[in-house]
Amino acid sequence: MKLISQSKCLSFHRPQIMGILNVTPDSFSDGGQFSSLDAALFHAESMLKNGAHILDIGGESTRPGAPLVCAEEELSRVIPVIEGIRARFDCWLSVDTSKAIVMKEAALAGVDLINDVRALQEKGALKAAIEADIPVCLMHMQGQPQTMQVQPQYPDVLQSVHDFFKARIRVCEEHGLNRNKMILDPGFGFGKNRSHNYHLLSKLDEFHQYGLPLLAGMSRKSMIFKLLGRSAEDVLAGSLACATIALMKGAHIIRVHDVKETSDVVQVFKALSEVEEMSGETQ
Ligand code: 7PJ
Repeated sequence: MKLISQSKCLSFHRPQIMGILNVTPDSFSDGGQFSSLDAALFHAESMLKNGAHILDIGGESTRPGAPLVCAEEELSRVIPVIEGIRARFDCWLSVDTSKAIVMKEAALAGVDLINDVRALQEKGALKAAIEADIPVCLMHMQGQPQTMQVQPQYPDVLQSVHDFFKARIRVCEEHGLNRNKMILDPGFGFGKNRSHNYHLLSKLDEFHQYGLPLLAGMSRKSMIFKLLGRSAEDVLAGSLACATIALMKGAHIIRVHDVKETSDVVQVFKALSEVEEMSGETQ
């Protein structure tokens, strides 16, 4: 399986690491440390050196309860960072946005991938993504970030995510988005309580039935830090445990803050997969 974007190809012979680059003043867990351009470029370079394959640039905080950001503000946060990285590095660049105008401008500035936590449901987003002609990550979310963690409920969380994926794939295809441009993500922490999140993690492999790349993002999320009773900055081992489990269940892309440590995990996982493949061949 592989993803094509313009002249680039992302192959999944090994899992790919997506490094998180928040450019919001109220970022989920880096406290806005990297909101200035220089700091963002420095962080981007360090993630690439440490083994990131994709950098995910986000200018709208979608952490629970975060305020909405207007398009002008989001553009002013992400576009200079995209241009700055694009001018210096030839890596895969992703923009974490739900807004059509940000998708459009980011694509013009050279991003390779749209990462939309609202799965192209905002006004004009599907059209913008199709016109940009680059791959899109379609993520499941129940509700909206402002209120999504207030008692999330499902009759069956796994079924709801399946129903959502089926519906979004169908609508996107009907509008002309090629299936080979889609990535799926169950959206850990987006309108889900602890048991919903761990249930989805335990069944992550079920989402292979669509034949599409799977992205998993659990790094420093409340499913880890609330469980451990710590702050989001102090859950590295828990985040690596979740990454490991996701890899064992076949995730293709792991979205993380701690790139260096996750890269170690991926290398260990890869060594295991290689001997398993070899012994499978001789059986
Ligand atoms: C995710 C995301 C995720 C995808 C965020 C945070 C919250 N995009 N953007 N999947 N999470 N595709 O980083 O903790 O899980 S923002």
